[in-house]
Amino acid sequence: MSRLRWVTAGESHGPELTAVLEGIPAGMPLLASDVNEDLGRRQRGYGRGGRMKIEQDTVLFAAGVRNGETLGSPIALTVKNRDYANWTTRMAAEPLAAEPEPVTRPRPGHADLAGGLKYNRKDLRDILERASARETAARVAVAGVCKTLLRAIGIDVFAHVVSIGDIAVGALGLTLAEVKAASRRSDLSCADASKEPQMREAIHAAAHAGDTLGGIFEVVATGVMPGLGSHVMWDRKLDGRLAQALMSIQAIKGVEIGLGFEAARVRGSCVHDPIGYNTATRRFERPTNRAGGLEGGITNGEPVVVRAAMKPIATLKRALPSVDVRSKEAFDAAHERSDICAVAAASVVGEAMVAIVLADAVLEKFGADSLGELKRNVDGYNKQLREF
Ligand code: EPS
Repeated sequence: MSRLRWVTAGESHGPELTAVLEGIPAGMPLLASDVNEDLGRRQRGYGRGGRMKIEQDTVLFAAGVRNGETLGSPIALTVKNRDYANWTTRMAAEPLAAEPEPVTRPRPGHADLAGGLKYNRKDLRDILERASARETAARVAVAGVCKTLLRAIGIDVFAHVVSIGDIAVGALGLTLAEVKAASRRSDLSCADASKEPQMREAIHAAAHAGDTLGGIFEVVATGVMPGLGSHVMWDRKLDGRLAQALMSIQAIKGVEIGLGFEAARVRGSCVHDPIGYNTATRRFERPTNRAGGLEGGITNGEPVVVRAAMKPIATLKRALPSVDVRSKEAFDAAHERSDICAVAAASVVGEAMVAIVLADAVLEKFGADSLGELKRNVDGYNKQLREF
């Protein structure tokens, strides 16, 4: 069962985001710069709002790391909210000098109303501050540690955007390494440079109309050994765990693994990946990877490929009809500064969630207290696979 435990805390305009990650082995080299690069990538993307000009996300390891190495103890991570300086009169933990203007007109599609009803909060700011996707910076920080662990045993995780609104990438005809490199060069994390201008135009047009835009991203993990996850129990199936992790990201409404929904439209012979054996590498290989690297809830040695669909952001300048929760009168929903399109940022968060799930599954299979022990266990298993 799960070997990694982690929680995040923090409001969007509060002092900082905090995360605690427990279960990472001792002796793993870890620098803040390993995490900061991904934090920076999460802030990028054409279509983001003014907030990203204020924040410059960097991580501070407040526990669990000493002299550039993990200790095996819980790792505490913090990311400052620079914008808090502008919100002290509204967001301080101590009683506020004056009652701040409450948010009372819930945005359709946001957690505002459902959360307000559940927690009995009539100032909907008490809900939206935590529901905000600002929280994902903490997830990306946690994942930066997990990705360092995965890299140490040859696993790489990356994400790229495959559509924005109704503009989709074409057939890429690139290797996975080329897809990664091309998407990293792109402001929209998109590997198809020919489609990027149309995507930007679609975002620009949505902004002009006071509207927002969603899209789809794909996460790929390479170097994954067969045997992570298990077929024996529902909650150990890795496909289910990945789907849950991706669905937990703010604004995600759909997840596909491999061929996904398309597999339901065609015959089995067009879905399942024939099995071959490479005597040189002593590996079972597939000419196709329509399963997205997962069969029976277990990795099969092919790259793990998952996609997630993000709905358009719920904060609309041209606001939708809503109701004031105090007076019950009809009003347009509240509008706050926000993003127009955050699919590129969400792709970095998707990459993070997949990395966390894979690191957990790795530790579950190879359980280790030190990085050296983990590597020995992985080497022993690889020997077993070669001799199978
Ligand atoms: C968000 C609204 C915007 C985004 C924010 C998510 O923030 P603000 O209301 O301060 O302009 O910028 O995303 C981040 C702060 C971030 O770091 O990604 C929302 O309502 O979800």
